[in-house]
Amino acid sequence: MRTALLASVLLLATGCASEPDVDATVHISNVRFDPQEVSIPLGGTVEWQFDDEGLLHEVHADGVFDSGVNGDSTFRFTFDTPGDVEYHCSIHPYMSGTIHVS
Ligand SMILES: [Cu+2]
Repeated sequence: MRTALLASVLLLATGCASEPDVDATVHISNVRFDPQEVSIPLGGTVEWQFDDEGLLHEVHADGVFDSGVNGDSTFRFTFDTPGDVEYHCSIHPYMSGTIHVS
């Protein structure tokens, strides 16, 4: 019983190590980013989840990152520079958000 529990814990730990941790998740639906503002530590990773019934979006921050046009998957970016990064959707410029990296 105790051995099985330990094995499960080790499996979980290995799973985390093989995939970068996500520090914040931004849901994309109803043509908006939710939440619009997130705060993460330096070196943190944000994951955008495209879930707007197939409507295409492109998350873009000038000179920082670009998700490419996406309709139904996820995009991750790791922030290695402190400061505020403002981003928007290239297809719907009125969609905007901010990542605070401390
Ligand atoms: Cu959009």
